[in-house]
Amino acid sequence: MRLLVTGGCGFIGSNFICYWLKKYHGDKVLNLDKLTYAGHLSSTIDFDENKNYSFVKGDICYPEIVAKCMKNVDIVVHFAAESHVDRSITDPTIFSRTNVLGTQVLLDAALRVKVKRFHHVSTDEVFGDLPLNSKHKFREDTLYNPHSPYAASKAASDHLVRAYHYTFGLPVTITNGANNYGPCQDPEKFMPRAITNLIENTPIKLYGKGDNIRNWLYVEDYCSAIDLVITKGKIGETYLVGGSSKELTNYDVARLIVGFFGLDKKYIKFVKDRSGHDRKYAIDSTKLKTLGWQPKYDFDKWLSKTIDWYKKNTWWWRPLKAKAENLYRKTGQI
Ligand code: NAD
Ligand code: TDX
Repeated sequence: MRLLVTGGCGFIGSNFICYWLKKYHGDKVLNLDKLTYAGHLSSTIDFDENKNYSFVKGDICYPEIVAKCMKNVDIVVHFAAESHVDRSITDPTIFSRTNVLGTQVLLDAALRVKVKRFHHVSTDEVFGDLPLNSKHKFREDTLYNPHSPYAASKAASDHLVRAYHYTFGLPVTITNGANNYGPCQDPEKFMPRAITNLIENTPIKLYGKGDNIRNWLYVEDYCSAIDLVITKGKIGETYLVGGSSKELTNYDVARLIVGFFGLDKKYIKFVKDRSGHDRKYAIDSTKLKTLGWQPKYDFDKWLSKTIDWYKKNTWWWRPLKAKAENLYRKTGQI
């Protein structure tokens, strides 16, 4: 098989290419990535010499580049996006451009060459949020109700993907995943920001009261879910992907992280809340589990391994840290 992976220099995309090349030896993977502030060639060093891997620097919004990359492609796995909620609050325009227009350019090109599958990587944030004390979980039939410009742009892209299936018969699948964590996540996101702060002897910054609840999914569990949906999922269907963590507030996660560092709650500082901060995400993955998927990675164990990865790989995140903290200097969440 020949895969076109978009956004393969980002967090989940780079982990996915690594996963796929290890598992499917004969397959060829072309990675199309613009190398925005969130794309790092340093995230591809584990596979960039693999003879089945190639890289094109380019923007998914440019039809000519996309058309070239789409030649002879069997499967598209579409990760490329602007992915950070806080940035979508300070600068929403690029989110509409990349996440909506970029997805449409890819869909058009995929239709022209008649790909066997277009897999769209999306998020649970399209469903909005739940009250903190809610017992409900998001399911595939939950109504879309995105809150942030990021979530709204991802919701629009999901709708476009389904529209290309219904109107033109493009063979699509979609996964809406929970908060991922693991190696090579940019230090602007909560977990790597917290870990790298502590390595630099600076407190974790918690928004608001720290009582927001997230469901945490180890990145390799998201990769295996995408793999399963591509190989066994039903065309035209959506699958929700939740992680192995129990319901944890951001404060619970921060306490666990300071604990792994042998520190105490003095290393947790409360800062200004995010505007429109979603309270709670919770996912019911029953539909995906009927295909045979289970999250393999235990939260406490893989949180600890993730911390070890950031401790050992300071060369990877140190060059990115100042830019991430500059964002928070602007938003006042420092
Ligand atoms: P990321 O921000 O780490 O990486 C995004 C990648 O896309 C970068 O390599 C960037 O250079 C590339 N990119 C951005 N704009 C581009 C453009 N116009 N053309 C080509 N490449 C471009 O993102 P991530 O956290 O790896 O997320 C990947 C996908 O998974 C996104 O679609 C995101 O919405 C979705 N998702 C993320 C999470 C999460 O917790 N991180 C959870 C669920 C779903
Ligand atoms: O320093 C911080 N302090 C803090 O309390 C940061 C960066 C975040 N937070 C909070 C906000 C959220 O409640 O932690 C939680 C997680 O924040 P992010 O890492 O920014 O993730 P979130 O906003 O939940 O969105 C993520 O999950 C879904 C990804 O960034 C999205 O790309 C994905 O679609």
